[in-house]
Amino acid sequence: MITKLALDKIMDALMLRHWGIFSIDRTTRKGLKRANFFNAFNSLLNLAEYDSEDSMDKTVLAIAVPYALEGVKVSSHKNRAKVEAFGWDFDYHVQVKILLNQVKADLEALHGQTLKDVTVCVDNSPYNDREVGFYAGLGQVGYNHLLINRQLGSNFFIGYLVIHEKLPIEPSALVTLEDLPMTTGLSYCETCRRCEQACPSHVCGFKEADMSACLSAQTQNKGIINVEMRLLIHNRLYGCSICQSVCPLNHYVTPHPLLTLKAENWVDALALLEMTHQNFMEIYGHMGFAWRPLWVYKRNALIVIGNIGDQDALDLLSQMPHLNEDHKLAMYYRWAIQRLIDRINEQSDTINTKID
Ligand code: B12
Ligand code: SF4
Ligand code: SF4
Repeated sequence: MITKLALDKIMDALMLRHWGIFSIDRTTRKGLKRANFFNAFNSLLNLAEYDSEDSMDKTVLAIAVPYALEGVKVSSHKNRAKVEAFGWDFDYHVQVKILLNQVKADLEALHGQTLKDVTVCVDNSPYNDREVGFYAGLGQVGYNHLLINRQLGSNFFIGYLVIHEKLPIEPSALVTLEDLPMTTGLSYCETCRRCEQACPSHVCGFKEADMSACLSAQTQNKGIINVEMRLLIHNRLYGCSICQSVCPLNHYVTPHPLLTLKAENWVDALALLEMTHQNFMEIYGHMGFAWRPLWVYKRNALIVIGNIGDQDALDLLSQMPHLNEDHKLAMYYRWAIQRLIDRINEQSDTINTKID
């Protein structure tokens, strides 16, 4: 029998303070289904494998790994394009998987045998991570669409092991249906609504939302970014955390040591436009944000320069006509130049009015 005390020891050694373990068998599955908490296409309970009644039993151990919402310090630079702290310096998929693989090894030592069929999940998993986190007792979903934990707030990643067998776990260690809140949504949000007011894309709230309008999605997508969105993106090269920054439940907890930022999380947007794939990978390849093709970041850099650049940026951009020959970037290049001209004219009009 794997005891709660032994599990606590494993987690403490890895500095994982927030975790939960639950098992799924025919009874718990039926109970969770009946409770109808999540209706997600990638639900842990909906996968075809459950069609085979024999393969239904599972043990799931989930961890909440806190990260920094903001970088350490911000220096002044004219064309600074922001990469959200979660995507800087490290790739959280790699780091959280290191932790999960260590948990797996420690569990095997406790169990006295190798766990043959285990799925290690972080983000790009076949399941819905917030749903799994909820079943593990790690929190409820907030207006900002994220799982919110009482002690951590929302700035934590969710990682978990899906062990495709029922392990002999001491019952008091297991999170059961009775331990879970009655609803997935966090009722406090109804009285707070700060993220709903602050979200530039108006996707926060308990209503159905088109998350492709979320600025985080816009900066990652390969699709066309419309003019309205370009303005909202402002200085973002990758990601958005406004709905988390305004949340009173975020406590700015110490990030896990494996997720600690070492440098300022911004990129010189003009310098980025001159980079080759090789330069980019040498400097940023190990960072979580760098998973998209370089042209996506060049597109975003053009948007940022249009939104925040000055006369110097306009002069430098004018010396990069090759961007107008690039079929993926030309539209944004021309837009950035026109927006810079408009902004510079507006500023000089304001100055002239003040002088008059
Ligand atoms: C696709 C995706 C995105 C998309 C879409 C996000 C979304 N909300 O669906 C984009 C690119 C926008 C995105 C952005 C971000 N993401 Co993301 N993303 C995912 C991913 C890969 C899949 C999510 C998914 O299945 N969406 C599809 C549909 C079904 O989701 P949905 O429409 O919201 O449906 C859910 C709600 O209905 C919810 N639900 C149920 N009951 C209730 C009740 C209420 C009241 C509400 C509001 C919702 C709700 O349950 C459904 C299933 O979760 C997950 C990892 C994973 N495999 O789960 C990470 C994940 C959700 N992302 C994460 C993070 C950190 C982010 C960002 C903060 C990154 C950033 N700073 O830019 C932002 C936050 C944006 C936001 N406010 O949601 C974390 C969240 C951790 C946490 N504490 O919850 C996850 C879990 C990754 C991880 N393993 O840590 N993400
Ligand atoms: S990440 Fe930004 S755009 Fe997306 S929901 Fe939060 S505040 Fe809105
Ligand atoms: S800002 Fe307020 S409404 Fe939004 S998630 Fe946080 S507590 Fe909920």
